[in-house]
Amino acid sequence: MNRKHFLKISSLGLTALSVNPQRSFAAADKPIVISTWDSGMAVNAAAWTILEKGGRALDAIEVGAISIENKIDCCVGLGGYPDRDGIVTLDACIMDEHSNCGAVAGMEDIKHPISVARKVMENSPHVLLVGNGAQQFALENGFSKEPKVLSKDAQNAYNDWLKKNNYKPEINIENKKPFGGPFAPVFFDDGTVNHDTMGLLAMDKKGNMSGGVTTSGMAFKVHGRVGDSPVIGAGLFVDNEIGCATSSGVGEEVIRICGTHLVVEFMRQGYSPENACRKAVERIVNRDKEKAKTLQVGFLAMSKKGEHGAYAIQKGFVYSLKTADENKIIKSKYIIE
Ligand code: SD4
Repeated sequence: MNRKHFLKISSLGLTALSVNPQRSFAAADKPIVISTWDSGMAVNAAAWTILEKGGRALDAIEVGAISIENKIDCCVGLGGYPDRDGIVTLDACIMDEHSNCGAVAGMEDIKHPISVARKVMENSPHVLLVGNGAQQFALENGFSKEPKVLSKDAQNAYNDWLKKNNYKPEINIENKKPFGGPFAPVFFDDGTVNHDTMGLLAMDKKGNMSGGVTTSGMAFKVHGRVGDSPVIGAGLFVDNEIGCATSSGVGEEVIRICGTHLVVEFMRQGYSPENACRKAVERIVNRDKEKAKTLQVGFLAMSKKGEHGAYAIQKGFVYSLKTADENKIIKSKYIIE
């Protein structure tokens, strides 16, 4: 455990938040798209091609997510890291301005889970399809099966993981991270952080919001494990009257608190997106402060006014912003210093 990093939850800070929940940020001009991590810059650029023409936020979300699922050497999609059996299983969800939503989980060999999630939303009476059933639905809806091949990066990482972990049943238990815990962020030499999830939130020119998440899930997870990403209210929530939120990090912790639904409910109470994210992060940290030192969760949110903000348990979470005037990466604040 790096001694520099300790829990610093200021009761003063909490008081200040609770007496001033409505602290507001300058609203961004519409349209606007924000997405998790620095790789969100390219995703935002793809989404922007729809938004700038006056297109629907939902279409921008799908186009943005497809752009990163297309990358064979990236963190999400079929190029992502496999589970502990060496199989890539994909999770995705999408939600629109009418609270319509669709999701797939644990789906194999289909390149664009975000589009399958949209088909579940639009072409079925259901919200979430899993595993073989999700794949079968995809094939019935015109998607094709891709060969089961790991990307070079994923194969190397999996080989390393196998050497160190010897297929132990505990998830990632030997994957010691800088904070001493199994799920804390890994910092690369250039200061970026490992991740395997892309969450996007967009508001179109009409002021309608949509969101989407696409991921290969936690690397080297137990086969069959599903995280927060495809779970509506955990990895993504959109309420077109209030705002929307997405998450990244240890999905189990996000599911336990219905994380993104909670963030949106805090915005409904008048909290700014950043403070709403902070309060959700605090909910996780306050449940178990020692455990929180070992893991990372970050929330990202946008209000109906186009305000945006994020908060994480630990250092390293960033998000990407694109409006007509701005195109940048913003560092999230965090609780554990
Ligand atoms: C999961 N929340 O599967 C995802 C992982 C993630 O950056 O966000 N990684 O639990």
